[in-house]
Amino acid sequence: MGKTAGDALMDILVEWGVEYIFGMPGDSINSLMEPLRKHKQIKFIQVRHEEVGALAASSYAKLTGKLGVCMAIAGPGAIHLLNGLYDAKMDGVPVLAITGQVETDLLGTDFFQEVKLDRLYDDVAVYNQRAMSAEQLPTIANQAIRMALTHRGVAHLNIPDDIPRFEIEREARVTNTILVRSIAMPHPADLDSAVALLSEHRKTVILAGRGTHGAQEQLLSFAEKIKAPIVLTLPAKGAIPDDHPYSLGGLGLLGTKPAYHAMRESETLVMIGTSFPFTGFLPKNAKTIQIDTNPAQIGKRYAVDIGLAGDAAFTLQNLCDRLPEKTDAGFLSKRQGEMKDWLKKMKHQGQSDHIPLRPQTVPVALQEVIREDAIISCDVGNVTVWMARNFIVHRQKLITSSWLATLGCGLPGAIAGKLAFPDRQVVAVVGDGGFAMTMSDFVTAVKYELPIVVIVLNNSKIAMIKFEQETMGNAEFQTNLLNPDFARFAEDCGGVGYRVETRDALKEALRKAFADNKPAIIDVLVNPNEAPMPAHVSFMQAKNYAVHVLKELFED
Ligand SMILES: Cc1ncc(C[n+]2csc(CCOP(=O)(O)OP(=O)(O)O)c2C)c(N)n1
Ligand SMILES: [Mg+2]
Repeated sequence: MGKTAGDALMDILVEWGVEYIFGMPGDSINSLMEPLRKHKQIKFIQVRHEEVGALAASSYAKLTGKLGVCMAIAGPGAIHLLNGLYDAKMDGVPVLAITGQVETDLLGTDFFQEVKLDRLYDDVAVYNQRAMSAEQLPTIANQAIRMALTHRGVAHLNIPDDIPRFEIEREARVTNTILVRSIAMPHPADLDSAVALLSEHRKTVILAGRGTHGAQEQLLSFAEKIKAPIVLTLPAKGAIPDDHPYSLGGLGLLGTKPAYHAMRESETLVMIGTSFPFTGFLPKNAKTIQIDTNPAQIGKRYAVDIGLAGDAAFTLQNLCDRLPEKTDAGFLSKRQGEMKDWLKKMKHQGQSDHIPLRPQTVPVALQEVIREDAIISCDVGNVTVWMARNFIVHRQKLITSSWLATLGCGLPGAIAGKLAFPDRQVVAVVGDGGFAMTMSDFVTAVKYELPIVVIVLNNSKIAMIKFEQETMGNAEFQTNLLNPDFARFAEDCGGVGYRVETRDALKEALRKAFADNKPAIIDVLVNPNEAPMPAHVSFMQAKNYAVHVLKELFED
């Protein structure tokens, strides 16, 4: 008897090293669940909402660099996956989505739960294929995974429910799991131009993006050689330690003042592995060098003088080898002085005993207890601002939904983190708005005995939006939240719950939660009125804020 297509698919997933599949079983994937059940090397993590499954798969890929896999039924399940898949697409990580479909003889009959998933997934996927026969399934599975890994995106396999049950009878074409990597090298002439520009004595600043993860040594050597401070984009947080003497922290609304000043004053900008979207924060008249493995990214949203289409580590090493050591460190040391003051200020904000607690106290308290190799999954909202600014990453790994910025990413990220790194501390730092979007899956952490710690910054508000409305000069509207008791919810799910209102209680809860080794929620009551003031407040923002205050006073 030949192998069934379902068994062949699972064999291939095992061969590619897939450890986990996140999803929810049902109708049109029953014929995939059965072979999966027999493949014990792959663990199925049953989530309570497919969006959590896709976000967990995306987070797993962000944390490990490996393929994340999620699975859902045709129709509603596949539709639920989409948000997490867009997160993977936009943050450039490899994810395989396996969806069910109505049986082949029912296709095109507007059958129960029939949604044209190949069309629906057209925009999100780098590879998007419906299985047409048992013989074809193994081949497209290999190609889907290869495309996800090489194109760092989403591959989609849509599988009609009868196909996995069929035996592979005819001799199928045989493919394997080969994956070849390449190193992109810039054009030598472009490297020459970059060396010439960087040899001039100009005030130079480096903007390092997610492409610099894994190139820390080369990035730091390069910065030291040209005496240039390094500003990190949010997805690059952790690429170098936040308290490294060359670091100026982040840029933009959640950035630092020294980074803002460095950009304003710089005469040369070197962008590495980033497609930073908020170009208003970039220099107005600097000469710019952009390094990116993908030439199509170079010059995409900002005028660039020299493009280096190459791998970050390789390109920086090449530049380092050829550049003379710069002796004038005036620009750098001025910024370093500012950064020392800024870090002091951030720490000071976090040590306030004001009640309700300032939200900045959470990252600062977390910093005191968390291990160096911990994993932090940060949700979206003001909570991102506090973590970006007030939490100093040394060696910890921090992930968030950087480009899609979807609420609800915090908890799925922590679930994936604990599965991928069971021996490390794993924390989700979430707002009350973001957490409520996916909190039903806290019970999943309990079910699979994943001792994650969820810290909820509870301000009974979608505070970031309140701030947005205010800086537009509008009155606050529809930003209050009615919350359940998050600590009791944790207990009801079989985890441990804490509700804290002071800094001491917060630190105590953090210590206990980490020691307990059980899934926990720490509900921290924080001040809803703490404004995430950008490092630089524009005149318009200040003016609008004043208009808002007047509106609040005079209206109704
Ligand atoms: C799925 C989704 N819906 C809406 C938004 C818009 N949004 C961005 S931040 C935010 C508020 C987040 O509130 P909360 O989680 O309580 O964090 P806080 O700002 O209060 O710290 C909203 C609604 C979003 N980013 N994602
Ligand atoms: Mg909130």
